[in-house]
Amino acid sequence: MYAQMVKTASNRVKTREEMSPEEQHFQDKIDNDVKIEPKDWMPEDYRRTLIRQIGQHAHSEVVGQLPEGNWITRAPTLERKAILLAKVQDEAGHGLYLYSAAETLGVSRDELIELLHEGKMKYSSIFNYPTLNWADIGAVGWLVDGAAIINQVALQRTSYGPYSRAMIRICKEESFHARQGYSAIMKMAFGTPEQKKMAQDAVNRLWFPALMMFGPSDKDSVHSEQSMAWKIKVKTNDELRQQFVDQTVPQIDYLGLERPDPTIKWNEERGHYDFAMPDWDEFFNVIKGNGPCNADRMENRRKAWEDGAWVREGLLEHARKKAARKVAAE
Ligand code: BYC
Repeated sequence: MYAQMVKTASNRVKTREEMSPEEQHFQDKIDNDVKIEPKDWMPEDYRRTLIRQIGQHAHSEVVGQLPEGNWITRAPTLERKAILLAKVQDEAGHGLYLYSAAETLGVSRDELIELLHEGKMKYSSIFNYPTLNWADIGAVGWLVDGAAIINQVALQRTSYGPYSRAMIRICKEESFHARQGYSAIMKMAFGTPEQKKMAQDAVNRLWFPALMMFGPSDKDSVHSEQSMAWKIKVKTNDELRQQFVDQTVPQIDYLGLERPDPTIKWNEERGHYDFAMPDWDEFFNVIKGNGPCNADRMENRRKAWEDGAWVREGLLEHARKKAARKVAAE
C-alpha cells in the first residue's frame, strides 16, 4: 500500500472545470494562501506528493549526518569538533520534525524508514558523494547547507501548515550551519598554500553535486507543475538553482578561489550569472542508487536501525509500564 502511496502523483494539472466542488474549494484556499492543515480535506495526490517530498526530505536530514559524522573524531580543534557535533545533532532533530510533519498525513515514521531501507524512497543525491578530507566538511556546510537553505527558505511558504512550520524552525538552524561551513573553508582558503589547495579541490568536487540538489531542469522535472499549482513548491528547481549560483559565486571570489566552472560569467542582460548545468546522466544514475556512496550509506543506516532496536524496545516498554501504572492508580 505505501509503496503505492509514494509513487508519482498524477502529472497533469486539472483545469478548474475538471475539478470537483471539493477540489475547487481546496484550490481556492491554496490560491488565497490559506494553509492546509492535517484535518482539512485534501486531494489524495496532494497528500501523496507531500508524503513523498517530506519523507524524502526527512531521510536526507538523517542520511546527511553520515558524511559529516564521519569527521567528528578527526576535527582539527576542540572548537571545530564541538561545532560539528552540534550541527550533526541538529540534522537528526530536523529529521524528527519532518517525520512528525509526515505523520500528520497518515503515514508512520516506521513505515517511512522501512521504505527508505528497502530502497523504495529516495534521499538527497548529494549524500552519495564522499567527504574525503577536512576541507570537504567546510565545503559541505557552506555549499550543501547553503543550497538547502535556499530551497528551505522558499518552502517556509509551502501550502501545508506542518511542513511550513517545520521549515521555519529548520531554517533558523541551517543558517548557523552554513556560516560554520563558510568559516571553516575561509580558514583553509586564507591559510597555507596546501590548505588553499585543499579548499579549491573540495569546491571543485562538490560544486556540481551541490547544483544537483535542486533537482532536474524544469523541463525534465516530473512533479514541478502540479506541486507549483498546489504551492507545495513555491519556486521551480531552476529558479532556486540560479539563486544559489548568484549567491555563491561572489563568495567563491571573496575566498580567492577559482570558480569551479570556467563558464560562470555575469550576464548583464539577465542580471544573473550564466553557468553550466551538472551532468544529468550522472545525477539520474546517483538517484537510481549507483553513486559512489549509495551502498555504503544504506548499509550504515540499516545497521544503525538494527543496532538501535534495543533502545526503541526499551523506551516502548517503559512507556507501556508507565501507562499501565497510571491506569492502575486511577
Ligand atoms: N536527490 O520532479 P522533480 C540537508 C527526484 S538535507 C534525489 O523535480 P520534486 C542537509 C525526485 O524525487 C535537505 N532525488 O521532483 C542534511 C523525483 O523522483 P521521484 C534536503 C531527487 O520533488 C544533513 C525525480 O527526481 N532537501 O540540507 O518536485 C547535512 C524528479 O524530480 C533530487 C530537501 O529534501 C535530488 N537532489 O523536486 C547537511 C528539500 N532532485 O520522487 C545538509 C525538499 C529530484 O518521483 N525537496 N529528485 O521518484 C524538494 O524541494 C524537492 O523534492 C526537490 C525535487 C526540489 C528536491
